[in-house]
Amino acid sequence: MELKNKRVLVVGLGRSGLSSALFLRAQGAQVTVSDRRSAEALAKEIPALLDAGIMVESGGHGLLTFRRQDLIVVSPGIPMDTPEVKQAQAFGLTVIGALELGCRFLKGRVVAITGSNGKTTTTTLLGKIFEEAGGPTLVGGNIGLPVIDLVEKSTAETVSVLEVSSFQLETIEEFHPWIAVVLNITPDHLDRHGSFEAYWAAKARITERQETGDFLVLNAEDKPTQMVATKTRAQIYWFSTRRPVKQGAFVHGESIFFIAKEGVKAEPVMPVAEIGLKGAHNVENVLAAVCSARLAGIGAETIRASVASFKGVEHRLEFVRNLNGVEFYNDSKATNVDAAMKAVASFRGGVHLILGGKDKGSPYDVMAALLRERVKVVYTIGSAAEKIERELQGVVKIVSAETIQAAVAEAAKAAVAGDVVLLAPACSSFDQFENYEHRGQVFRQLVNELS
Ligand code: UMA
Repeated sequence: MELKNKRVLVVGLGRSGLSSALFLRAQGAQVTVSDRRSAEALAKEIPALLDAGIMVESGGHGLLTFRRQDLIVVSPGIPMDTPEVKQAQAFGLTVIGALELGCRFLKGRVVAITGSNGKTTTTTLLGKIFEEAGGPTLVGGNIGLPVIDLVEKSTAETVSVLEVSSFQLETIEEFHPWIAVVLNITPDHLDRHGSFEAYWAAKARITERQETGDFLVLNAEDKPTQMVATKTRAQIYWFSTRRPVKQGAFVHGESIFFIAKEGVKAEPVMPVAEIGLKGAHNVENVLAAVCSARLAGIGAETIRASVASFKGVEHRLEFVRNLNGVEFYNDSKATNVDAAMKAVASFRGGVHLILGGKDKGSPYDVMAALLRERVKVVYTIGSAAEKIERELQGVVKIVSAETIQAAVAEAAKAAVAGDVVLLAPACSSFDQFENYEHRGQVFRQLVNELS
């Protein structure tokens, strides 16, 4: 991709936009960035950009700025129906996402992981397995490190383990993973994609460019994920916690097995009991990682040791503290209903659940049966509170806490020894926090300050 003297517009000046703009400039492009935030809000970023010779449009997107370009690179958080983006496409301008840009320059092979939940855990675990197997490994993507930031360190031998989101997959063209993994597809981001079908279609694009020599790893127990098999040319491998699969990874009895090819004998990989992570859903994440690592030729012993010593990722069912017999868990990363349900299901009962934030258009009443069984009190926060309270009325006791500060204080007061206080909000964080990491940090700090 020739960028020298090309006019390129980068839309959005978050982590992806900043990295993309600096990379494009270093390649000799004439770069402009456009962000809806004000110049004051971007005061930290603007000087470095201007110093690098990058033009900045702040406080909104200008139609003219979008027209005078050879290429437009959109950040994942920019909806594709943004009027200026749509108009640029109507004029025949090429619009790609930050993932596509990064992958055009990334050397080596890509293992890409998507799904509504478990992406970060599986990506981190698989990255660890590849690292411990000894080959050059990079980890990035939706996990927080834009792919463009990996480019410089990549070589022909590198395996890049990438977490990819539906937002990023919406704007790919040539993105071509060697191994693609779909963990699960449950309603999420309906506010952005408009419908479950559109969200599913974006996720399924992960396999669009795969060929017969590539691998597609799918969850055999999730219907929407199974359907991705209809969209591929790659060799399909399955994982299942419930039954043996034709080829792939599965749980049988107390152990995890892998079948390299249909008809071949299953090889034992490790006992399920050795998995160092809480929650049944994490067995699925481990199976996906086991299957991908075996397909990449990594031995069962290395995989077993890596999985056994893996203790999970920050903000994902992260144990914070035990105070007078009450355990506090931070699952700020549970930004959708399905993830919150998985978090609740990881505990036998006595849960004080903090729910709420920015609503993403999915219903909360699907949680009713589980909440009745395991949750003592729900504490609502953020702009979704009213909807949650309406849909869960009569299911469990609800305390309208409004803020995370009040929720932690109320929950700590009400909980007794043996109970669990769990932040698993089922919503995104952007109404009250910078992002889910910020929300998790605030929760941790509040919990650590309790006496
Ligand atoms: N902006 C505009 N116009 C708009 C919308 C946003 O200018 O219409 C601007 C904002 O003012 C802001 C910038 O765009 O300055 C933010 O861009 P962004 O939302 O794409 O955020 P980044 O910081 O670039 O982070 C993105 C991913 N964010 C999203 O997908 C929303 C990060 O995933 C990812 O880690 C990062 O790139 C590096 O790859 C976060 C996420 O929430 C974790 N992902 C969603 C999820 O996991 O559910 C998909």
